[in-house]
Amino acid sequence: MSSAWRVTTAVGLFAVAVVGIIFAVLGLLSQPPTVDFTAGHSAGQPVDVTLQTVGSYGSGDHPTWVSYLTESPQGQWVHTTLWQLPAHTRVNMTIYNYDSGSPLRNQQIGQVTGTIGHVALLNGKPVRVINSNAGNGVGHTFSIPTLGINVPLYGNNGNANLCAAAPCTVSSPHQIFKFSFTTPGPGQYPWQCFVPCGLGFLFGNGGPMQTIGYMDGFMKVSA
Ligand SMILES: [Cu+2]
Repeated sequence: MSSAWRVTTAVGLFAVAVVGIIFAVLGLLSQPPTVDFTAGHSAGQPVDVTLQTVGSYGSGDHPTWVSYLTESPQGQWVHTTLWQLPAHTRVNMTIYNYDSGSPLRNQQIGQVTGTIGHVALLNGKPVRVINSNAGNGVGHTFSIPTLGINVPLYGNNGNANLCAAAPCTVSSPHQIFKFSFTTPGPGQYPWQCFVPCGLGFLFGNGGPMQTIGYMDGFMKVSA
């Protein structure tokens, strides 16, 4: 190999590495927006947070990926899983699940834990555990591991005409979950789904399962 060719190869490989690093950094920096639930909040008042889960986002970079969405206080659906919340405040969660479900590999995440009263309302009925081997199974969980919070989201019938493009509306089949918890002190608390719902990825744990704005998010709690 001539030295000129060696230099050319080295420069070429270096250029490829630099481009790769630039893309990686841009990817890390381009986070979805944070929905602010602290603006205008008066101490002691509860905060309402409404989410939806869809089987496929339907557009953008990853139209086939499962995703969560967050409704802003102004009533707009935002493709994000990042929220700013006040500390030591009751959060009343509502989650509309538009996705189907399946039996869980780990029955433990079929339990409702960490919510006020250790309970969630599924379409108005209190539930403490969902047997995913019955009915439509469980599609996703809403979990904040550091707070011990886990809510399994019962799925819709997979043979129904399910919503395939976000934001979904209540005209599509859905299950409604309501539960509450209290935010801790200031800090960043990761939340995620624990059902390996990343279809097409190794064991279902890649893609949307590892991407903020889809099946992972952060609750940013401020004083
Ligand atoms: Cu999921």
